[in-house]
Amino acid sequence: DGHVHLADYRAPAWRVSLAELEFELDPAATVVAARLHLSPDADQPGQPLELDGEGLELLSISVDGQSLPAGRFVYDGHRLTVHGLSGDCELATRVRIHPENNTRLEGLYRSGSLLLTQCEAQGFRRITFMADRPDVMPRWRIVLRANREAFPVLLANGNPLASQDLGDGRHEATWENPHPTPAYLFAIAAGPLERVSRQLRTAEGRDVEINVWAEPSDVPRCQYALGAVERALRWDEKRFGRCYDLDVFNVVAAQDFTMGAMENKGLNIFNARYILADEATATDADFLAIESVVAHEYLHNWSGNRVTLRDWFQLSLKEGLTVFRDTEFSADLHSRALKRIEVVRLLRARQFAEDAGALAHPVRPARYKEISNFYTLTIYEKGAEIIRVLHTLVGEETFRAGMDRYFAENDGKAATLEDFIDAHAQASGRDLSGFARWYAQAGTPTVSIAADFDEASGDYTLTIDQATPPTPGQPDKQPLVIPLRYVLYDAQGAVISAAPEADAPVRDGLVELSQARHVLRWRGLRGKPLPAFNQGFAAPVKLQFDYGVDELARLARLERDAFNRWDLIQQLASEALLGDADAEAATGALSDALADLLADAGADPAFVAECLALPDFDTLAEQVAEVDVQGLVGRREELLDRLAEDQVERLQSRYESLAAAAREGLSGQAMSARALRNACLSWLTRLDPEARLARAQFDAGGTMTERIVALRCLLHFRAPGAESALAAFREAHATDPLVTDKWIGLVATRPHPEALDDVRGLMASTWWKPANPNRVRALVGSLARSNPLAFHRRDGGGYQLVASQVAALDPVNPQVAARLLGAFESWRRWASPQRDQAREALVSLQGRLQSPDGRDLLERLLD
Ligand code: BAL
Ligand code: ZN
Repeated sequence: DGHVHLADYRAPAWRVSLAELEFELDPAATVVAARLHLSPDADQPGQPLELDGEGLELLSISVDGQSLPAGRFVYDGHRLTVHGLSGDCELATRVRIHPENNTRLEGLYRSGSLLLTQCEAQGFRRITFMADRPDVMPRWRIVLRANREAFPVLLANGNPLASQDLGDGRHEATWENPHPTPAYLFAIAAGPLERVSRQLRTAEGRDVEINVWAEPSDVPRCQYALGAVERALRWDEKRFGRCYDLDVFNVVAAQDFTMGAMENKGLNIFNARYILADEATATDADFLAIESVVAHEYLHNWSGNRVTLRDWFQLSLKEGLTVFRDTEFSADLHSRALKRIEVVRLLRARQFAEDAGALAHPVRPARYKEISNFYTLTIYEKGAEIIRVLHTLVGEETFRAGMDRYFAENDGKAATLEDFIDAHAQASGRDLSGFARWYAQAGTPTVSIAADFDEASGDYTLTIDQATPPTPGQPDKQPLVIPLRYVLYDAQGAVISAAPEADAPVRDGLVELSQARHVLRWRGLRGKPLPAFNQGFAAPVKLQFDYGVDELARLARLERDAFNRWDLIQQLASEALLGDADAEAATGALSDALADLLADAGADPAFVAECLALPDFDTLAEQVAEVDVQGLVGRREELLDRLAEDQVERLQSRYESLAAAAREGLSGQAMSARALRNACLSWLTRLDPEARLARAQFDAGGTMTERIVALRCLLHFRAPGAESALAAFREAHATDPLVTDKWIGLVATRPHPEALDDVRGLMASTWWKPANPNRVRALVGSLARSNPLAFHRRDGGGYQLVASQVAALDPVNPQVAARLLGAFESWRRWASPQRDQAREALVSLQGRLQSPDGRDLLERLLD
């Protein structure tokens, strides 16, 4: 049926112990000579050798030095089959490929003056023949030859072994990767690169050179990323006891890159947006994202590279785990509460929608058609939440013991989620079979809690029900293991420390749910308590408890957990926006809570800024049965206007009083000050048609963080002077693609239906670069994902534009095109006429998409 099934896994019939590759690099035509050292699997003798190879021009093929006659092999453009091989042998092939024509950016491709690779998941087969599956893990020796002037730097995986001039204008470099490494982690980078560099010694005593490479004019903006590599390396030593294992760690920045970055062994290749930064061109959020992505890729060296995947169904084994590790890194280095808020915002706005929509899938799917379509928020973010559930269940110390065991038992191997769970079961002595269900079941669980207080006896009962909704292919769901934290407050606001009677394990304010229903009962309380749940969002669930507005407001003051204080304010906002009877009361309570926060000089300004940021459109849309886009956006805008009016003096006063702190560079305090000042500025600009503050902030220069928010205020509130500010900004950064993406993103997200016309205008201009993934995301991705009024425009034009771009980009870069289709994942819940228009736009794509990526998603969307 066109699917690959988890249940069909077979070990490879042939192993590759060593891969020796020689590249004659040239953008127009590169020749790759490969020598694979092969051994048959003892359990599967007599099988033909089958290698992947996508669109390769085969120049020669030989086995053990003997040219192979035509009858011994078949190459059909996708797969090379060689017959009549028995014992250990060496297969040598030469192929020609064309990097310059490779707009898909999978395999070897050209980006500006660089030649680069991207192999995960299945790009290596576009370079040469290989068993392109993660459980085939050769050691590697790579020789790169190229014209010295055009390609002065030649990088590959592993350690540099030798280099020499070839006398004819060319030179060569030899690299060796001594670690067993699957082909998806293969990488080369060649071109006029320059670097920033640092030497350090690992905790195990290995001397390592860290380099961050970029095109020469970008090198000054690599310093921050270099520091982030070192911080990640030190953190993994300290928190997980994992050291780096090569003599060099190279990182390369590329302007054309489909993903965020890639963890190739010893040679990480990055989308330039996650490397290049200085205060004039990058925002504070960019700096934090760079640090976190740099850490993510570095941390893969253990969770992904040293221990890799048996097959692609295990993708979350490396991605969920590494997201968990990188979020812990950021939480340890900065504010744990703010990191948690950032992650939960993303989960609620995007992952919950994915898990409830047409593209919902388990964290370990049972089948797939195109693996590229599974680099999703579910695999990454929900996968990380599941690891956090495990961490909460067993505690940090036991979790660390389980991780040590997992790394020790699987080092140099291709592992499964079972191996991971098994290591943790052994280390904790727990039966984790129920926990494993998280990986198999799609959909966000709901935990609904009902309270009952008996005045006469003082007995307080919480009845806790969990349910997971049906998802495509999974109508019925089993209960999950959910660690639910709770706190009860008494009338004086003190925590009630008595443990309840329970039909589930309870300890330190945490109950482990595992059945559809559990009951907790406290006996003889003096008065009706006020409960709070899910501190720190330990359980990735939708929690339902029927709070009154005054209870939410009281809890928002009482809760000790910073994440939950923020969350309670979010709930007040949801109530104000979606509640029927108590919307007005919720608005008043929300306004009071924000007034207190703004007046609290002791509160972290960045935390206050998070509280001012109300739930976004996607998060709200997740909370209603049918989405009335214009109605929802309209109510949200009205609420913001009303709140801004209530707070105007406090906003002005905080904006001014934080001015000095905001000038203190990249310190946490300065970032925090800028975050709140910018939130204040956005609210204040609503009230001032002249946008005086925004214009002043824009004109004053300052950091990109300050300029870009000022520009957004001017553009999005259509203030006088907006156009000239945009023109000035555009000219100032015309040669910088990353900053250009920023203003393009602002144009595409102007909250007005007419933004669609501006997007069309930009697509007709020289700013439109359909082969550059960042530019496509900045213009079309922003429109589809972050501009509800334009994407869902009443005339259906937004859907038509996105659908037509999916069709146009499908042959250029199928992964980027397919990603845009994801914007339709919730279309069945959109109110008419949008639902019908969206279906029409999707149906219009039928038969027009050639790539497996696009076809697979379209089929699932319309199923
Ligand atoms: N492995 C693909 C990019 C990343 O998740 O690190
Ligand atoms: Zn990753």
